[in-house]
Amino acid sequence: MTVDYATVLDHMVATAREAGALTLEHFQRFRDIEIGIKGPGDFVSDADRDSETLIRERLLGRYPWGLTGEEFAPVEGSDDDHRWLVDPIDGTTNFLFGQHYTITIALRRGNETICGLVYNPVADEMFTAMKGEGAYLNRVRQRVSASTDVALMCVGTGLPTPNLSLYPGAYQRLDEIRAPIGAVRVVGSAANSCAYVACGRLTGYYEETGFIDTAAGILLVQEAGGIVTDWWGRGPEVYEKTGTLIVANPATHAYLLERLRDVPPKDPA
Ligand code: 2AM
Ligand code: CA
Repeated sequence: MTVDYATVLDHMVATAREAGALTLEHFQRFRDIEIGIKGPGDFVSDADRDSETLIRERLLGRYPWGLTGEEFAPVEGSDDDHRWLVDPIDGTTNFLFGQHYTITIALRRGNETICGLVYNPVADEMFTAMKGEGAYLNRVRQRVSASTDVALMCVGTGLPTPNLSLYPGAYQRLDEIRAPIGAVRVVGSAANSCAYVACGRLTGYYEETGFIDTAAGILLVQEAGGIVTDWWGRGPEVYEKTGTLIVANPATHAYLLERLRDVPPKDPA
């Protein structure tokens, strides 16, 4: 089957914009939570489900491939090669507090990501990549930061919470990482964090997160000249299963690898 991936990516972009408009309607009502009109769980899950339902209808209506999303059971497709990965809202905690979130969609063919997008509806920023064709923000080509100066590194990560405290010692490690560098930022969406690395707003990012959240972002960073491994320098055969990621420009990758490699390794189940 011959697929015109540029047309597929256009369709992904149109779909993400639609889902963006839909989720923004929910998002703008976030202060209903504090007066008890909706509970936080319902607020996020209603928006998540509406968004994923729309994305499924649009993508599968035109390309009946397999699809794995965060909200509903996976569906099997008409061919064994292609599969959609969909996170209808990445950064649900940000969403809950009225801060920037993203929608991310990746198209996989076998073990490769062919097309990916990360869309921030609040800022109207559309990050897109096709394998071998570069990374773009609102149609403008992007490169990772060229900086090699440790004092100018800006590193993104997530803060462990009761739900996310998979690695004990994360705060202490963050303190050590933080000491000599310019800044640490918590963007709050794994997909957006990768997009920020691709366009040079972060020089690097590390977290333990899900592959559905980061598949498109990883392609963006690779297409922007960045390096992607797990915390021990291993490749996709490991990080796609564990979600333990470093994505960075070359200098920040070396810096983070040096500081994370003593953590006891996480191996695929
Ligand atoms: P989500 O908003 O789709 O849940 C925040 O640090 C980042 O980690 C977000 O991208 C968030 O995605 C992701 N995340 C939150 N809980 C997670 C979990 N239990 N496993 C993997 N990733 C998670
Ligand atoms: Ca999600």
